[in-house]
Amino acid sequence: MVPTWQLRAAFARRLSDMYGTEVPAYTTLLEVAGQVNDEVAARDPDAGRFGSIARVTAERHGAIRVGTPEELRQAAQIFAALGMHPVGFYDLRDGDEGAVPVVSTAFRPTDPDELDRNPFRVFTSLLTTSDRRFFDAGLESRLDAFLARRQLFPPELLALAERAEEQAGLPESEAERFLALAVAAFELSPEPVDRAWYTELERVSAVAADIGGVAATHINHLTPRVLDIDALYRRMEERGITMIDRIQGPPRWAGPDVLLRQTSFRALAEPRKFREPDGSVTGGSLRVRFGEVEARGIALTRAGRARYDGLMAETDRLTGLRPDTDRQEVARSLWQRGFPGTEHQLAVEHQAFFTYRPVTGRPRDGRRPPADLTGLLTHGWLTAHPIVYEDFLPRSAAGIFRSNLTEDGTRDTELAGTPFDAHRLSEAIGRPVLDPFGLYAEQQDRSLRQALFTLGACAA
Ligand code: OOG
Ligand code: NI
Repeated sequence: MVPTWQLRAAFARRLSDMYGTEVPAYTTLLEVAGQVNDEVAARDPDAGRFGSIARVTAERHGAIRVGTPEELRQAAQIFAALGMHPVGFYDLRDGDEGAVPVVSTAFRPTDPDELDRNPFRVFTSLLTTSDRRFFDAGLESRLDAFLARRQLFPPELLALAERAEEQAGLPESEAERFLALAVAAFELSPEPVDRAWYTELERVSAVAADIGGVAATHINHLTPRVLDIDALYRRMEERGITMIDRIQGPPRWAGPDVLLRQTSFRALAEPRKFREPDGSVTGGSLRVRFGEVEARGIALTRAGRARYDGLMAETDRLTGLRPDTDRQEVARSLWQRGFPGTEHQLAVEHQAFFTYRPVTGRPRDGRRPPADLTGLLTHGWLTAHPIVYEDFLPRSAAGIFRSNLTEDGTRDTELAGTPFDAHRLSEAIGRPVLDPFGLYAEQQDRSLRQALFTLGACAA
């Protein structure tokens, strides 16, 4: 029997191999990311603080885009077979950094041990065809009809996925078949693209065309994790690969790494066949996929996240007032003044999530542990270990989508959008969309309860 986590690890590996053959710049990216990680591991004794080097080196996130709730349910079934569950709700339809007609979630393992075994995650977006700001009623119904005719995932794949979920794994030969079908479902299809239909959708949004203009889905990007994203950025530019103009997320600064920093580059145009209005098939190219890389830090609590969002807004405001200033510099100085500068501070101010462990082998001086977290940490009763942020940032995600678009598309901002929230997305998927803050808090609280119990028992 091949257990769930091995299916997940094997799927991530095979998808990565497949994507490397489709997008050669991805292989360059992996090479540079690997070098940077080795260098950081060699120079920094703390390099494993946010996950073992083995985990980080194997770590990837993918992005896919689907057109209908049914396709989303089927994708969810495949991910469930891999031990990946929907976490977080992202609405990218009205970001200031450019709007895209999708709502999204991320499928990922939720159990800390499962994350350690293999943290593969897939950012998954659903086209919102009923959103009138993007699609009028006529286009909506033609789009829905087109999507209803296609089948992204073969029934055999879905049946195997169901079995894998039920049995928490698959026998060897079925596992092999499942993995082969699953990887194939995300390959770029050689089928000709209907030129007129694709172009019509592209006028609304390049993302709509990428999702609803073709008969199959494909992996949009696959993102490795790197321990020093600034070093990686420089090195990719030295290799002649033009990166987007900045690293998204928090600035590089003297304090702890928090949340997520990401950057990307546009991949080359890929050859695709087109069916022309007269029925002939011609050669052409599309430029819809790209490379992305990320660095991960500590998960923030709701309070920490609010502070983060406030600092980002303030950075925008100040750079808006003085466009000639360096955004990184502005952000850095705001952070220096406005954000806790140490992990200890983040912990005692409840701004970030940690797992707590009791310090064993303290001198037995008869003292009882203090009742508050600050006391427990400052007097050496507990140690705090950061919990890594396993999710995404809506603003960076919008930026990633946008960096990929040749044109902004058209959106009628006078009209109201279709209301959408985590609850409605849960109904569309047929599985609960979990709250990331809840997952981190649960992990933290469990460790704290256990640590306090051990300390109490020792002191008694
Ligand atoms: C997904 C964009 C979001 C990220 O890393 O924030 C994303 C997409 O382009 O389909 O992958
Ligand atoms: Ni991404």
